[in-house]
Amino acid sequence: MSLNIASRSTLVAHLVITLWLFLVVPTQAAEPAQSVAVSGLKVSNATLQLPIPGTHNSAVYLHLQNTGTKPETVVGVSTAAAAKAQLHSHTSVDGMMRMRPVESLTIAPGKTLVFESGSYHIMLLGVEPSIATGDTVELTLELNSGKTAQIMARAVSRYDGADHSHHH
Ligand SMILES: [Cu+2]
Repeated sequence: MSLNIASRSTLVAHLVITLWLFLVVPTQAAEPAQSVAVSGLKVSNATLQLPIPGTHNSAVYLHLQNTGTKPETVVGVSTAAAAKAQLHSHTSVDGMMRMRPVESLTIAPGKTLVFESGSYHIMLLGVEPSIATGDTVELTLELNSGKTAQIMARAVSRYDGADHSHHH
């Protein structure tokens, strides 16, 4: 897939996400669902946390809502923004939080899965070093149905000084 990293303003990034949602959310039209190669998954609040300076790995957080009538199962993720992308979970092992790859995540109809710090996240290994705060980065979720869902994530940094939240 093509590298799609553009220095857009936050406002434009939100507009792009909004337009995308408008395009893929199923409508009440008579079109059969099979004619659309996208899922009933709605992505919102997608952010790419830039790596800590001097490191190369990071995470993408988002809200993933199943707006369809059937369960949706995510089985993989890909992006040109990093050497490798994986679905990860956080679990407590002997009181220590450890993250580990997960093979699939199923979202029931009407439910929202929150990818956030300390929980599910998209792990990025070897983040493209040219990505900067405010950039929009594209990722693709692969579903077991063969469909895909696009994510447009805004690159943010918790080390810019503006955001002092520290989640664990
Ligand atoms: Cu991870």
